[in-house]
Amino acid sequence: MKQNRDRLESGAIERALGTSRFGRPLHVYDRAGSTNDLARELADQGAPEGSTVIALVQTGGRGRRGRSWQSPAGGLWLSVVLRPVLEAERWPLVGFAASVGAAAAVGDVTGALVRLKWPNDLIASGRKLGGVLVESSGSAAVVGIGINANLSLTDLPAEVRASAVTLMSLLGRPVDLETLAAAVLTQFERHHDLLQRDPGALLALWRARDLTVGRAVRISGVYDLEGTAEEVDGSGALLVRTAAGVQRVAAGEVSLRTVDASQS
Ligand code: BT5
Repeated sequence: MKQNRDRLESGAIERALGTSRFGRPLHVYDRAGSTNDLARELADQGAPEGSTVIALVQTGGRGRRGRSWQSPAGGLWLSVVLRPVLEAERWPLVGFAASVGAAAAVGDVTGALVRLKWPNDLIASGRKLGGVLVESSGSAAVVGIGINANLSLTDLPAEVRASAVTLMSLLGRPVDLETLAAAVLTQFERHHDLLQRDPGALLALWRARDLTVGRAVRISGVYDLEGTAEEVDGSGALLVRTAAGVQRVAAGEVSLRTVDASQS
């Protein structure tokens, strides 16, 4: 099985796409700073919804709130331009559509069960397999998806390795990265379209994979609080029961650590 560590062939991805918009057009780079930055440039130039950037390696991959995202060769690092028609309060749900779609795609291609930690962590075997970064640029949103596919754990720095997992470490074999890329775009489009038609149905699919509700959590960032995660509401915010009552925490602004488990 080819691991696509040296090259990604756009034609192979395009042939496997089951989409009408996502991955069209598709821009493939050997190396990028952050695919979110390249997608944002495309969005600012008026690129249509679905325009996608994929890079073999990111030298400046980003997580949320200025954190860095390790992106060596062998992972799937891609960003999609969206032009949401949802009211701004519900934009975080676009990230939910991406994480449910990515989880479903990994299941389709490998059979592995991927669960989700609020707001958008992809978790397999209790460790972080990937993540989603939603950024806005004017009326466009850029959604970045990262999945540790054909990486060895030793490809990641020690401080990240302790809480990370890769598909290769999980399965003991590489996956076809072009097939995985096409599957992620296909499932992201499907779940994005479901969100437009029926946000409640998309939330139900997210909740079916959720690991957060019912757990003791510690939130840091804009808010600092500790309590029990009680519910995710209709705009993707987390309701946390604390000693001072129920607090509503918006996605995107905070870090969440589950206190009763190792994942952060
Ligand atoms: C995320 O942030 O989980 C969002 C990651 C989004 C990455 C994609 S790749 C394509 C696109 N282009 C980009 O520049 N970004 C997107 P957050 O929840 O903030 O998690 C970041 C934290 O995860 C870091 O502080 C590390 O602790 C850990 N981490 C970093 N790299 C990792 C990796 N490869 N695997 C697992 N954990 C990692």
